[in-house]
Amino acid sequence: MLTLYHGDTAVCAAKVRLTLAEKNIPWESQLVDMSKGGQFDPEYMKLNPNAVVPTLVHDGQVLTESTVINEYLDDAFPEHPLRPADPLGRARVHWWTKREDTIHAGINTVSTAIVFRPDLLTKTPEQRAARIDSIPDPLRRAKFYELVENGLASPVFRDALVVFAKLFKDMEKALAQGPWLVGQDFTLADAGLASFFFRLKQLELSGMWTEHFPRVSEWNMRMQARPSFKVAILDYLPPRVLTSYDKHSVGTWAKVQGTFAEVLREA
Ligand SMILES: N[C@@H](CCC(=O)N[C@@H](CS)C(=O)NCC(=O)O)C(=O)O
Repeated sequence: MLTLYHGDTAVCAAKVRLTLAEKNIPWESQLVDMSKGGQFDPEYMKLNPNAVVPTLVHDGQVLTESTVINEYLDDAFPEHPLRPADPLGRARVHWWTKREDTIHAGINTVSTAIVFRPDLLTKTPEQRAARIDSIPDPLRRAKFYELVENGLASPVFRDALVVFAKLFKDMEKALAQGPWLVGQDFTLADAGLASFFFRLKQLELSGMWTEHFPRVSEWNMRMQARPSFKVAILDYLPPRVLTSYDKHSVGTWAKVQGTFAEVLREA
């Protein structure tokens, strides 16, 4: 039996849902209500002491870390493989999946600065501190405080744009060889990035690729056309989140495009 603890809009959880859908694996859902701090529930934290989603439980064995989970699923359920069989092909896929944590940190940075910050600023300083101080990882806590303080003006925000610029440059180069990142077949390398792109689009940051990287733009359109994209990402979006993202993201690109152009020259 396979149970996934996940959040409806959490990008790391969506990464795993997409892999489950691509591989056609049946699973049971345990939705963690992150809007109510469900990730900090002591019972949940016994499974995932970092208080993050996703967590997979397979026949009583607990797995955390979305990239590790995706690779595990591909090994444990060999039907519909999402990695080539040969060592070189697998290494090529891992070259992409290895950097997903860094990219996710960038996604978390821009989401915090653009959407979570304005919501948190409506709270009292005590409520804000209570939310941020529940995060077990001290580095992540410090980053949260910095972004709530300085928003788009924070150097941490600019650093995230550097991570994205490098990613898009590498993708543009790789996509000259095939429709997918590692050639002709859709792999875990592609699966791991779909929800990150969707979040950037929600934040009105898609200009980063649509204005600079044509092959990346086409890749993203191919990605959005896959049935797994609807099943794993679109079907989980509650209206309240769309509203919150819509409201806070308006005009982001106009504020960010100058810095992004600067960063692109350096990346
Ligand atoms: N490296 C972890 C990161 C997990 C993570 O940060 N998940 C986010 C959602 S995408 C989360 O649960 N955040 C909890 C919070 O912000 O309190 C993974 O890939 O599983």
